[in-house]
Amino acid sequence: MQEFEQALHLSATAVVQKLDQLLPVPQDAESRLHEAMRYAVLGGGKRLRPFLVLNSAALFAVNTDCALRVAAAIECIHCYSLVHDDLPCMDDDDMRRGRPSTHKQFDEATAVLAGDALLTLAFDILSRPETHEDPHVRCELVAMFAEAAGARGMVGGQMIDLLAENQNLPVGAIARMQQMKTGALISLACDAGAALGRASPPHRQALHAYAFDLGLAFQIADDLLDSQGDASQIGKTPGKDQAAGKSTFVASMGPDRARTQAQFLSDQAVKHLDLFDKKADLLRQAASYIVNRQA
Ligand code: GRG
Repeated sequence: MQEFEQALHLSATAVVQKLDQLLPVPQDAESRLHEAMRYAVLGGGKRLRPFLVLNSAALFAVNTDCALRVAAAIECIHCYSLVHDDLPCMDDDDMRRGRPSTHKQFDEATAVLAGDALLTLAFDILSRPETHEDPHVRCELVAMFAEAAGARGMVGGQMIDLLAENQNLPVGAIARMQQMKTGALISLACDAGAALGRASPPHRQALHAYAFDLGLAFQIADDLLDSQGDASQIGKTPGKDQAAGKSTFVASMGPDRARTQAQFLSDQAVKHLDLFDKKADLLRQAASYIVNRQA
């Protein structure tokens, strides 16, 4: 676990450096917007999705700077989703990553705009030749990001989540919602690494299957942290899912079965990596980190 945490820390440092470069603050009338974008992106976070991009891309010997750009793009989308999710019209959370949410630090309108601009910035990054020399690969990345982040992925999942409050969804419907809301970006991270490396179909399928199980395991662990975690460790307000009547894995199956299911999914995720050699060891370790994490 120590090796994994060190690797996660190293990749987080590299991606923060890349995000810092990609988010300058022009001294213009709109500089407040750029400050809010930087605030949303640069303050903390595990940087798990960038880690998955970098380590999936490394399996196919992708140029590190290209992979870092894609890692930064996915983190921009993730951070935009957190900024919008924290707004009063969504989850209404004053704390994120252990400090005031973006709308508390700035104001609601600025937070909406910062989220919008981060989403757009992600596609700007992907479209540039520095991200990949082959325009077909860049187009493939753009299409993958759009599908995962949009109505058939993360935003669609958020819609179901909002509609499902106080509804007691069956576990299959919860799994579909969580797969869209959270799993889509986690799968995207691995799919994007494989696309950057022009991986063969069997390699792509294996990584995709790994990320699918990982995404669900991640969400169950997130539900458990929300129900049992400590605010100072998780950096946000715990107990919000139950208070809002959310349909979660923990609410549906109870904490013990949820924990067992998360471990099962984590083990299954690792099995999908069997066709990769030792180069996939950090991805294997990520599966156990995800279910045992405290934040
Ligand atoms: C509002 C467009 C829009 C989408 C919202 C992803 C999402 C959909 C909302 C985030 C709310 C949330 C807490 C979802 C549960 C899973 C999740 C994404 C947790 C946060 O991800 P971590 O743990 O966060 O990777 P850090 O801070 O480490 O990056």
